[in-house]
Amino acid sequence: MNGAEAIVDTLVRLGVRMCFANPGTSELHLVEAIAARSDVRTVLGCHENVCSGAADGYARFAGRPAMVLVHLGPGLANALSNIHNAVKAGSPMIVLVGDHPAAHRALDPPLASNIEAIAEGPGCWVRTIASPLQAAQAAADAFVATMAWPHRPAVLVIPNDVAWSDAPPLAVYPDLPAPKPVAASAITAARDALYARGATSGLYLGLDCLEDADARKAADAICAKTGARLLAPTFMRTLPRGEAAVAVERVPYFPRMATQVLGPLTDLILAGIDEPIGFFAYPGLGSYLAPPSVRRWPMGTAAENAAAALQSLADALETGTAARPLVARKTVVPPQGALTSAAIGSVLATYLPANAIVCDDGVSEGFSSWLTMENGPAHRWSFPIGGSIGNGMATAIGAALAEPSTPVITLQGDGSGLYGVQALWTQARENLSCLTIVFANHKYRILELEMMTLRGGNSGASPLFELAEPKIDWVALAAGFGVSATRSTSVAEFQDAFLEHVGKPKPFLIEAVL
Ligand SMILES: Cc1ncc(C[n+]2csc(CCOP(=O)(O)OP(=O)(O)O)c2C)c(N)n1
Ligand SMILES: [Mg+2]
Repeated sequence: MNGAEAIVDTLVRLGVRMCFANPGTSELHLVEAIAARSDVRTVLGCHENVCSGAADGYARFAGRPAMVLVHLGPGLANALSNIHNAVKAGSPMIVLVGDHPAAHRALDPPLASNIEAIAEGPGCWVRTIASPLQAAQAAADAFVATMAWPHRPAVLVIPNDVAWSDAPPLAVYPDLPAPKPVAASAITAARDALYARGATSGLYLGLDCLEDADARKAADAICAKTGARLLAPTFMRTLPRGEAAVAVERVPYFPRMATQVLGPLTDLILAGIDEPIGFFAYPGLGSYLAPPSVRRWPMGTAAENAAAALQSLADALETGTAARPLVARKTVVPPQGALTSAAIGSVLATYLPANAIVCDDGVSEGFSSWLTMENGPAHRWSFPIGGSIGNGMATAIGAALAEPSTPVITLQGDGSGLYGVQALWTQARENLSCLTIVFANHKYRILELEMMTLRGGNSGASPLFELAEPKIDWVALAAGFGVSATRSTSVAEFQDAFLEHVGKPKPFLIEAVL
């Protein structure tokens, strides 16, 4: 067994079954080692950011990490935007980066760079394997590091001579990490606050709690018993929504609106999450979204088991069978006429197949669908949590591979889509059930809106926000990557295209002209 085989063998023994790859010459032994395994699926991405975005989506819906194979420092740098999103989302993945042997690297060949520094930027765990004797153990350490709480990508730098030299297999199977328990005093403090002022309190849930069905149920019971409001951050990793979901209020994106929600509260319980802060800073506005008058009750960090703490809190409050009404389905009638993002939301709320996955990279135009679909069929919603746009179609790849029989819908901004458009080719190559809806407003609309605020309500236009000259032809782009597509300008056209192509076992793209 060589070092590359020892690494892959270790990761497979630990349950890794997927590899999103864009390799080069320094990764050829890893390519061979992975190809020899019938129990690992390899998926080629034509840009490394597609690979890391797909691994993020896969981790969100499969609940386990994938390998991401990239080529030295430049390959890792290309993957970094979606690695950043994965760090912020707490998504695990094991990034394998080839490197030159130390003696060759010392001569400064063209592809040499400081790979560890690149990995450290977004906050990844990183290690360069010093010797083939350590290859298997380093892979196990990387797996443990990525699965530690909160999860985050682990980057293994694998010098070529480590990959090609003889190496022993893993000697000792590692203990898998578990989150630390939340301090009992924090749970008691939260209980006392809710007993005293539950009806004017908020229970703010971290990403792990929002994803955990038992934690959502416990939180719901706590709110039913005490009258507290159940709150979620503006962006979540995945959230079950729609019919029969636990009702959760999302803290608005714009700080003044967020403060309107949080300001009236007396107390805010923070379950496995830091207190809410603004996405950006603005002149004259503070960073904290809750005013100082709101008493904060931290109940666990993202490294701690806040889901179990919620259960303990529910027990301490003797919630019993208390429950608020689950989200009810409401019928919406899609309007007729010209296509708008609101109309798209109505079509989705009416016709989305139950339990579909929605990858929202729709920026300003995706928000209408978020609102309308609250009372639509049951579905799961995912966001680019780190705010690094362009992950939508890549995340959809991972989601579709994690759940092959689930329809995956990407809400795609036309500007954002261009950061990762190559994802369409992988969707076509793998025959994935991915339907992409491009909001073709031919601009960076969100930046216009932000600039309008900055200019005190005047026009927010700038040539730097315009994508209209020339217009980007999404139908042609999709065709170029092997994905069939159509252009819709009316609600009727959009609805017909959606109904015909959603949930089919191959990708499709609708350019929704707004
Ligand atoms: C990697 C990265 N680059 C740039 C930005 C800044 N940015 C945020 S939104 C946006 C434009 C999004 O345009 P589009 O997807 O068309 O959505 P719209 O604003 O039209 O709703 C840009 C450039 C970012 N968030 N991330
Ligand atoms: Mg746009």
